[in-house]
Amino acid sequence: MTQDWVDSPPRPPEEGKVKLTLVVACALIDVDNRVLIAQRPEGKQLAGLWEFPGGKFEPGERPEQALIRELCEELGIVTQEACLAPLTFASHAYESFHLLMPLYICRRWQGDVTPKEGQALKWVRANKLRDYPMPPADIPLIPPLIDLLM
Ligand code: 9L3
Ligand code: MG
Repeated sequence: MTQDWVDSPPRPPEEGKVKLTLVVACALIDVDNRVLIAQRPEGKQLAGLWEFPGGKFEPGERPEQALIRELCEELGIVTQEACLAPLTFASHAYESFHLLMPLYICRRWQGDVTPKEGQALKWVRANKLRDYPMPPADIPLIPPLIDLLM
């Protein structure tokens, strides 16, 4: 058996250097089965793209805790773990980091959805989500939402 790599065995290109970013996102669903998307504000990474609301985990948080906090900070709503159901998962390699992002669905919350960070918000039918430019990590989340809601 030939082993021409014996002096430099193959290994993943960025071994030990890939930054993993953990983010959690939510498809809020209203009584008409529409989904909420938010436009990332100017000055943020990926500004102008439409996303499922959410954000990064803080140390020690479980996904549901991180999501409840993010929904309160970004949209001024209060929800509970019992109202959050995991739907699917995004995994996307950006240039400088690898994003892992579970997507939850939520149909019940308290308070009015309010753009707390100046972001534009839209309620959209699942089969129209592709009309809005989204971060690459969010695009593969659309088909499971269409399957669920259409
Ligand atoms: N991100 C992508 N899609 C999403 C969310 C909530 C976040 N639906 C990406 C954008 C940023 C990173 O995750 O690169 C962290 O998000 P944030 O903390 O800036 O909202
Ligand atoms: Mg966010």
